[in-house]
Amino acid sequence: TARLAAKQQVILEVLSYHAVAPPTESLQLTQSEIPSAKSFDLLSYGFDDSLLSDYDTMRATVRMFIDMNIPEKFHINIGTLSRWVASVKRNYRPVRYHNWRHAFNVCQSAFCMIKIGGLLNVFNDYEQLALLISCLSHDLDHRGTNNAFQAKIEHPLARLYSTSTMEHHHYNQCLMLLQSDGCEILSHLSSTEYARVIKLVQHAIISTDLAVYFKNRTAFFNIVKSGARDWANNEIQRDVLRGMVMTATDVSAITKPWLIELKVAEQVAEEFFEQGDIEKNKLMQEPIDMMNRKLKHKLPNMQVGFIDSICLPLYEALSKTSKGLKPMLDGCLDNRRHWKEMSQKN
Ligand code: 5BB
Ligand code: ZN
Repeated sequence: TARLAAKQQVILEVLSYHAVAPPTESLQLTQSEIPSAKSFDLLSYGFDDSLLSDYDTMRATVRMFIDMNIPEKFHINIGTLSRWVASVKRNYRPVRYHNWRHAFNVCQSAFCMIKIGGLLNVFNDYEQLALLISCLSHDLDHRGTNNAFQAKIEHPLARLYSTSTMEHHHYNQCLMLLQSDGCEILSHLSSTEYARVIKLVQHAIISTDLAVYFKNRTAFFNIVKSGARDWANNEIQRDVLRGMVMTATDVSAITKPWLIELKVAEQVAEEFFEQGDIEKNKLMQEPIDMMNRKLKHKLPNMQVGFIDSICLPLYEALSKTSKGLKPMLDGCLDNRRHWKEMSQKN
């Protein structure tokens, strides 16, 4: 009977995965006081998540929603919000880079860009709500492998979505959680408002595909250059800007103080190398340089390339949009100097 009990225990453990966090996981969140944004250092572009425990990352997330007045404006119960946050967290996998910590950092970057970057005056309440939800959810259930990999292994998801494969999946996971019992943070919105927010969320999450960024950035650079910018009245321009903000938050590690950036870049590299290992050892294919462990010494040079081709043009254009976003450009330039120096030593 002891063996039977042990077996039943094992069965229970196998079956007890819930997409939704059990109430116990988030209950303490509402019962304890949620510390201030200041105490978590949430209003800084140089924010360092490694100083916080997992539990505090959840409390800090709830704090960001509160400080944007989102629960008040959209009649969201803090208990529901906490349970949704705990559920989002548990639907990230423990991969090297695309894990909960990445999602949390992306959300914190959006919080900064809106609160101190000057975007508070550009985006309406619906857009602010959608941006926070999107940032937190944008990589849900990431497996540590990219879109090209899903196509290569003929994953069913790649057949279902031939472009932006993983991003469509992240969006679906996001929608699933927003509709899960006890996590329905949008339940007090009218059906029109709900549809509006969901549409914004879908657009924002799909925008985190770098291919989509490349497709849309020319339009953004043109809007910034020309005198034709009218964020307040032009919905199409605001769509473009929101997409750019998503990319800027997604790669915001590149703007962080050097030691934080160095640590994150190592995680990015390790995740790339692990995909490369699978391609080499299981698929018998030669991985691209970025994913080839043997070419680790090329990393600083690749980071300079990444900064020059993807990051700098973006943060430069954003700085022209709002001067409160300039610290991101400065941080990026500082890291470029470090990577350049490292690449010359190799
Ligand atoms: C990026 C686009 N890719 C299709 C080809 C490679 N490039 S890259 O040359 O600009 C490049 C970017 C090469 C190496 C990199 O990291 C080596 C550790 C990176 C890089 N990408 N560096 C970073 O610090 C960060 Br953050 C990133 C973004 C990583 C996540 C991108 C995921 C997009 C999924 C579609
Ligand atoms: Zn991401």
